[in-house]
Amino acid sequence: MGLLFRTSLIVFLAWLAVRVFMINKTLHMTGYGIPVFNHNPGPCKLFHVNGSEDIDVLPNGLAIFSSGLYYSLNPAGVDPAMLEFKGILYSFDLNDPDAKPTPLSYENFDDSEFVPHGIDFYIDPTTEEISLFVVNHAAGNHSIEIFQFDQANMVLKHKQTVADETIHSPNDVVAVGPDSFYTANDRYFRNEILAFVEAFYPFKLANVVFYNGSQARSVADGFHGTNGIQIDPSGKYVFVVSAFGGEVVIFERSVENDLIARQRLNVGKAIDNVNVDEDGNLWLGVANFAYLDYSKNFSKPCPGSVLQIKLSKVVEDGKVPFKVDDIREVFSNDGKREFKCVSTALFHRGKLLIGNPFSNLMYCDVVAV
Ligand SMILES: [Ca+2]
Ligand SMILES: [Ca+2]
Repeated sequence: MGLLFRTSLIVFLAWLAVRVFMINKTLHMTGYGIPVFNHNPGPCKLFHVNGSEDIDVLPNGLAIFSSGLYYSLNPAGVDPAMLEFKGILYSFDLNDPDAKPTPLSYENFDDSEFVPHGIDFYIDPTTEEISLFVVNHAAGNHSIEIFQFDQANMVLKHKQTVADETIHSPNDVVAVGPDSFYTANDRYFRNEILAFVEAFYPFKLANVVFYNGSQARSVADGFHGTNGIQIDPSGKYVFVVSAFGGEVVIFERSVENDLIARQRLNVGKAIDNVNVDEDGNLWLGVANFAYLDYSKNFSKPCPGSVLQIKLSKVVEDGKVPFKVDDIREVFSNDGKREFKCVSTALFHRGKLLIGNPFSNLMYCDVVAV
């Protein structure tokens, strides 16, 4: 056996060992083969919709969620029912949780091909005008739609469509001004086979883009898939989900809106969206490997869970901006019945809305956390 052959064999076996380790780590992160059991934080009930991928709420308790997502990650395709979904933004009043979700209407916006995904409210601190930012995948294109929300008449008045070559696979958006935002591209490759390889090889190619009202630019990259994005109540820190990395990366915003990595909150589970409650705690929707099978065939089970991360600000000028006081699983579901997967969790004053990509919305009174 020649020296070159032996060296090549050793290098190949070392590469293979690393790949097997990395793929196993990602499978473990997505809960592959790990049993999931049911528990609720209190009494819960379902509302029948075709998905509730992302949810946001106004301080008065009026929530809005996105429904009717088309999203493909399985190279074998999607359930045919997904192709018939209509993109809808629903309102749900947490002050009246017995009332059904109500579809919102639009002004100056054609919703015939609307495919809403991540959403975010923005309230202008001077005018108090409410805007809603929505990731839209209409007709396979990708944009951020900015609406003014007329709450008195429950109408979304379209203001602007932002499309840019840097915004090539947006999953979620967080607004920082009436026409400026950060958005997370969840993958580099659009092709399902390459996206699958990107997730499980893995290639850390996902990034975050900032749009300043006229121009977009990448401000953070190297993510093993991104997903949800949020901001802390002070507006100083941005939370970016590293979906297959199983962590929330906390960035500090610079004066120029660049992002400086300051802290990583590792939960060891694949995460979808992140929300921040009024106390500054994080609520994470936890994804599961079964999503791949389920998105191809809606009769398959899809487990999911909700994590709460209790945070407090580090007062001293420490190395990290936040102290993690507790990480707690608030909700868990085996996904074998009417509620499938979890993509997002929104907590507001003792009430919890749990959303998912393609099935029903769940509402829970939080009695015990
Ligand atoms: Ca969001
Ligand atoms: Ca998401």
